[in-house]
Amino acid sequence: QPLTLQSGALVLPRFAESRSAALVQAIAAVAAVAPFRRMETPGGFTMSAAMTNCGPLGWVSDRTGYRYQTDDPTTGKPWPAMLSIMRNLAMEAAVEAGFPGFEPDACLVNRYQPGARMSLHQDRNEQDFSQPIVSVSLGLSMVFLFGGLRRQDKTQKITLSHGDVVVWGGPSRLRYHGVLALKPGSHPQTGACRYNLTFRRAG
Ligand code: MD3
Ligand code: FE
Repeated sequence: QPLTLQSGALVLPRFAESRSAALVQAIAAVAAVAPFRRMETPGGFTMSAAMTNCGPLGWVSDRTGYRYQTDDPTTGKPWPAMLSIMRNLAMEAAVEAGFPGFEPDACLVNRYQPGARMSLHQDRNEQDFSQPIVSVSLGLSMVFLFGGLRRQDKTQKITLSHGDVVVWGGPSRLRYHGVLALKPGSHPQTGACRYNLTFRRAG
């Protein structure tokens, strides 16, 4: 039963819960090939969330900017393949939310440990903003901030919990968003962290 946050932004509560153990395993398999790392921003800061990617394209940040690329800068090798358990979940969620043609070519995996956060930003490095982004939260809950089309617009706080899936499309695709610092805790499947998968059509 999808809940509409804003036009185009639909929450599918616990949509991924029955597959969560397999998804956490899939993340471990990805990280065994493309390790989690904290990337540098063009401004010279180090992001507090650690990241990796799977699929044909992966999102990277360094002193020169943000972009998608086929190779992992840490290993010099292509990103590992997007496992079908991940891809299928993203496509099924997109169908539920009214985006039947969604074929992700990038999955960015974020890992938050206590204190890690993500400040308000827009996702604009993808080619086609008519394609949604599908996000999957695993492990500890976190407070998500959902704003408007301008950075200064007022934000709505939403708690995202283990297994929740959100599809961000249509007029919500370019809204500012971020997450507050993760509070310490422990989750049976992920331990002291939260993972977030974001599936994108990047190229
Ligand atoms: C709304 N990640 O990776 S997921 C990101 O929890 C990112 O790790 C956050 O923002 C996280 O870029 C938020 C929810 C999310 C993802 C992408 C969006 C919300 C979005 C793109 C447009 C609008
Ligand atoms: Fe984002």
